[in-house]
Amino acid sequence: MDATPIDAVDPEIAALIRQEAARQRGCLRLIASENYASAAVLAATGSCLTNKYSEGYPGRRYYGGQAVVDQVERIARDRACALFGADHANVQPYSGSPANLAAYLALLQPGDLMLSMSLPHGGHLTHGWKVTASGTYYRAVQYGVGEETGRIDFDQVAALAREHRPKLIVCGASAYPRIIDFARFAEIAREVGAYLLCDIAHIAGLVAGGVHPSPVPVADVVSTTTHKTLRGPRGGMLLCKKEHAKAIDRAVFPGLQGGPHDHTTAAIAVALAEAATPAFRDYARAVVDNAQALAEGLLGHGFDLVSGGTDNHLLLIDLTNKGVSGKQAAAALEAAGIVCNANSVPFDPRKPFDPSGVRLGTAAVTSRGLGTADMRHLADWIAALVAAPDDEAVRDRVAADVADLTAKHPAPGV
Ligand code: DSN
Repeated sequence: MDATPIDAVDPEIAALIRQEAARQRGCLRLIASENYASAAVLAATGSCLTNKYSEGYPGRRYYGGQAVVDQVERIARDRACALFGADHANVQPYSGSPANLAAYLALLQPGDLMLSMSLPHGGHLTHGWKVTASGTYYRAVQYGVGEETGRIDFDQVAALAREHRPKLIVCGASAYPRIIDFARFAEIAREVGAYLLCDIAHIAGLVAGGVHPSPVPVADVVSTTTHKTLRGPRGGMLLCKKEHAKAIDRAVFPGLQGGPHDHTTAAIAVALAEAATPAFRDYARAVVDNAQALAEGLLGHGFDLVSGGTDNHLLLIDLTNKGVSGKQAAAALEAAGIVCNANSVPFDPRKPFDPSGVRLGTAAVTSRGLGTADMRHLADWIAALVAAPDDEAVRDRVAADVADLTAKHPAPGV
């Protein structure tokens, strides 16, 4: 990376940013929630819009000087509605966690009950887990996956819904490798008179690209981040039915947040323009093809995949049969330039800080142009590293292969 204005002011941070860019170029990033935002998205994020304050919404702001920002936010909202077929979009949530909290603020009263997926089964902290605001101000009953199938147990969801009559059903996950049947969730929600919130943070790009069913037609509210498979800036969005538009907008501002991050709004608009192109549909297809090729390769090496494979961008390996922990495996992979995260698997007997699994995602490596043949090599390398996590010769051989592959496929934006 060439010298930037940061070098003159703060060489220490400039050097660290350069170091991180080199890391992102030089390794295979398999953290399922990460991606490479385009140079255009990064430029919008780093634009002068960061200097503006705009509490309120287009046409209804508390400060002056909004002529440009109003247009930016209207464009972002319109693009979100068009891409996802939503009645209404709010593009101000700072990220996924505040987006979810705003949805609760709009739909629930403190103490109300939600039915959501449990964190150890693939759900998210902000879906009512005790240590978060969502579990402090609201009550949660949680469903999970079947022990044999690794898939959401809809009999359990329906039974819990009938028994507890929640005000809200939450679906969506951060470590679930299968298609989520939003229509089935909507049916259960309708039966018990609950609202339905679908959190598509992980799969928004797959939904936009047409390779995962959309929850928008059946959900009251859809929440998402904008930086995972959607490949935008760090941010969040809420999409909702017309009847919830006012409550959602009021919940985001003034309910939960202050001024929107206008530079992020601009970058979300850019990312949404990118996501509406045929090239992005091809990308979304390739993300899933790559995840499935990686799954096949790993199954061929005797790995135990939760649910037996994947329909989306991620896979969850249960390493119990390999005799290594998730942390040990993740460390061995990282030492060779393959970066992922240790992750609990459903019914995990180990503690969350050193769980039995690792989670792998293909969104970022697909953005740099890797294909299914590369995924087969990747599966071989992962197998070699997990079989001999402390073997320096194996580590060095895989690291050299990773360096060759990353050199052939430049990382976008960095
Ligand atoms: N941290 C994100 C993930 O990795 O899935 C979710 O918040």
